[in-house]
Amino acid sequence: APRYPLYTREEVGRHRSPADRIWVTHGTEVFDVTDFVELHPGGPDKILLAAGGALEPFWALYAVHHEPHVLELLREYKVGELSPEEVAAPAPATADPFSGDPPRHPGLRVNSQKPFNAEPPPELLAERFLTPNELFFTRNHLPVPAVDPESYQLRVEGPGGRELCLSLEELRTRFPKHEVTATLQCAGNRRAEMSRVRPVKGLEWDIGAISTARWGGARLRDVLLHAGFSEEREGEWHVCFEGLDTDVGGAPYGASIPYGKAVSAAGDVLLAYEMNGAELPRDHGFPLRAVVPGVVGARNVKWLRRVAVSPAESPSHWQRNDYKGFAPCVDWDTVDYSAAPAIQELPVQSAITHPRPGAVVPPGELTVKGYAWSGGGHGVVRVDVSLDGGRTWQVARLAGERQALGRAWAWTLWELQAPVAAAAAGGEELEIVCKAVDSSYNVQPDTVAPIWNLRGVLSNAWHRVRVSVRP
Ligand code: HEM
Ligand code: MTE
Ligand code: MO
Repeated sequence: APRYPLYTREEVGRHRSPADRIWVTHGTEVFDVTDFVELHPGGPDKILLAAGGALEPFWALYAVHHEPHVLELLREYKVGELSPEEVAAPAPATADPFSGDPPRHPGLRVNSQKPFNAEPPPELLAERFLTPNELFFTRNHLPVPAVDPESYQLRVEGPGGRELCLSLEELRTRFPKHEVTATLQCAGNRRAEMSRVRPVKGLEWDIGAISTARWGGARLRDVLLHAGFSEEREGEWHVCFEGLDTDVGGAPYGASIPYGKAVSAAGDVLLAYEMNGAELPRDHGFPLRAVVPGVVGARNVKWLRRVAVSPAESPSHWQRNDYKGFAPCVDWDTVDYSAAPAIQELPVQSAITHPRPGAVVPPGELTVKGYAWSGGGHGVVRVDVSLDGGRTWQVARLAGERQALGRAWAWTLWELQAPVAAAAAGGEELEIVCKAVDSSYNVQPDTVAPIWNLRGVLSNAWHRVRVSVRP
C-alpha cells in the first residue's frame, strides 16, 4: 500500500479555497477534491461547506453518499492521512459555564459561541421542507442546562387549577401525542440588514434565524384541562413558561403567551418532547420545550421546568424588557419598554436563499429559491419575485405541504425559473427581490429604514440580492 504524508486537522483546515486547494477528511484520510468541486452532482456550493474539515457531519444529512461508488470516487483524490495524535479527541475541562454545551454541526454559521447562537448555512436553509435537527437554527441566551430525563419533572400551577408535577413518562403516556409541523423564527431574523441602515443592538442574524420541524408532544391544552383549568376564563390571563437555564443571579429564561392561545384546540400549542421524529436535541430544549406555532421564537421556551397560569405576563426580562417593536425615532435614551406590547404573532416574511449576494450567474435561465412564512397561522398565498430591483414582477411557484386554513404554521418554499434578460448579460448587476403575501393579504414593506428599530427586531422588508451576470 502506498505511504501517504501525515497532516494535522489544522493543516487540512488551511485548504478551503481553490487557490489553496480544497481538502476534506473522511475517517482518517485526507482528500484534495479541488478538481471534483465543479463535478459534484449535489452542486459546488454544497461540497464547499465541508472544505477544510470532515465530510461525515454533512454526509450524515445526505444519505446518497453512503454508497460504495461514492467512496470509490473519493479514493481517486486521496493525498494523505491524519497524523495519529489527531485521532484521539481532546477533552478540555474548565470552569467555563458553557463547557457542558453539546457538540454542534460544523456547517452552522455561528453568530456567537457563548451563548451559542447559530443559523444554518444559506445553501442548505431551504433545501428541505423540514430542517434537519443538526442544522436547525439555535438561539440560546444562557448555557445549555444538563437535564437528567429520569428525575425530570414539569410543574404546572396557577389559580383555578390544581398543582401538577409531571415526569417525562407521564407526559408521554397520560396525554395523547400530538404532532405539528411548525416554523420557528427569531424576532431578530434578518437583523443584519437593519444594522446596515443604522447600528442596532443584537446578534447579526442573516436570513437563517428560521427553521421548520415536525414537533411531537402533549398538547398544552390537554395538560391545562387535566389540571382543572377551564376553557373559558373571565378577564386577562396568561400562561408563563420558565426554563431550567438560569442567569448568574439564578433567574430563569422565561416568557408567556395569552391564555386563549394556550388552551385553544386550534392553537396547536405543544409541550414537545420530539423534533423530526427524534428526542429533542439538547440545544433545542431537551427534554421538553414549548412549541407555540405562529408565535415568535422567544415564547417557545426550551428546557421547560414550570408552566404557570397567571393574571400577568411573565415577569421575565425577555417578556417585559426585550422582544418588542418601536418606532424608528425611539432610541436607548427614550425607549419605554412598558409602552409597547410583547411580540407574539410575527408579520409576513420571505427571503431569497439562492442565489447568494455577490454570486456570479451565467446568462440564460436563472433559478431563484427561497422561503416565505407568516405568523398567526396565516398561510402564504403568493410570492412575487423581481429581477430588476422591483420594477417588474413574476409570480413564484410555491412548494411544500398543504396546510390547514388559519393553521398554516410552517413556511412555504418557493422557486422561480426565469430567463435573464439579454441586456443584463453584459457583466451587469441584477437586483433580485422577493416579497410574500399572506392569507390576510398582508404584504412586506419595501424598504428597511421605515421599520428600523433600536433592537433590530421584525426585520421583514423585501429581500434584495445583487448578483452579476457573466458567462
Ligand atoms: C450528491 C459525491 C460532498 C451534498 C452526490 C452524489 C455524489 C456525491 C457521487 C450523487 C449521488 C447519487 O445520486 O448516487 C460527493 C463527494 C463529496 C461530496 C465525493 C466530497 C468530496 C458533499 C457535501 C455536501 C453534499 C459536503 C453537503 C451538504 C450533496 C447533495 C447531493 C449530493 C445535496 C444531491 C442529493 C440529491 O440529489 O438528492 N454527492 N459529495 N455533498 N451531494 Fe455530495
Ligand atoms: N428558551 C430558553 N429556556 N432559553 C432561551 O434562551 N431562546 C428563545 C426560545 N426559547 C430561549 C428559549 C428564543 S429567543 C428563540 S428564537 C427560540 O428559543 C429558538 O429556539 P431554537 O434554539 O430551538 O431554534
Ligand atoms: Mo429569538
